Amino acid sequence: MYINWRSRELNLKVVYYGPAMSGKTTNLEQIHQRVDPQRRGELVSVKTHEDRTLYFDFLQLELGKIGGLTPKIHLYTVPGQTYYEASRKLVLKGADGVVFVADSSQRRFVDNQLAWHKMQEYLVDFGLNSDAIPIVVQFNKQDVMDAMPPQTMKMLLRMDGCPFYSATAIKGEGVLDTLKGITRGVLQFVQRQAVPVTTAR
Ligand SMILES: Nc1nc2c(ncn2[C@@H]2O[C@H](COP(=O)(O)OP(=O)(O)OP(=O)(O)O)[C@@H](O)[C@H]2O)c(=O)[nH]1
Ligand SMILES: [Mg+2]
Repeated sequence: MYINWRSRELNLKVVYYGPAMSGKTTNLEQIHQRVDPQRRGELVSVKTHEDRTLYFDFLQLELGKIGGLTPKIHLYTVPGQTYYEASRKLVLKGADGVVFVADSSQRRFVDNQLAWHKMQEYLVDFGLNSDAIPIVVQFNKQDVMDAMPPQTMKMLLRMDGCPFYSATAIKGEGVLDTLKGITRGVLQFVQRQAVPVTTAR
């Protein structure tokens, strides 16, 4: 997070993290399509020839004012392929909030588990313990034949205490609810910090 007092902007970083192919980029594409162009920047993606995320995807959103400042949310995704482990970690650095996009297909259960644990490990490496920043979970691909129910996944993955959302990102379902959830979490979190967001300078 950083505040630009000159332009009165509160810049916040939200990272969409999760196993390979869980729908992280699809979330950003849907947000890009659904949000008023006045309030968002362009979606920046660098993809491999197979349409996979190479470094990260990026989208900037502007929200209504809080305490005289305009919050700007910078949305990032991580690349899911094993090969890009280092960038996956690096993108998490400085995150003010995380959306964990799980793949609800039963066949991907272990991948979700591995990604979830790795993410906790990385956050701790950056000095962020599990309750240091808000994390919300999205159980995506609820439309697939072998989709597990969100409640079951949450319990088996031990995601206690995290707000969670069901989604079928490819149809845009649950995408904005998830975004609202993390945005609310991050703004509440920032207001609880010692940052003087309500004092004018
Ligand atoms: N059935 C179904 N497919 C989905 C859904 N969301 C995304 N997909 C598909 O899953 C594949 C991967 O989606 P991406 O959004 O590229 O996933 P990603 O997590 O960004 O993948 P990496 O960046 O490679 O880790 C694409 O073929 C999407 O169309 C969904 O809700 N249901
Ligand atoms: Mg991607």
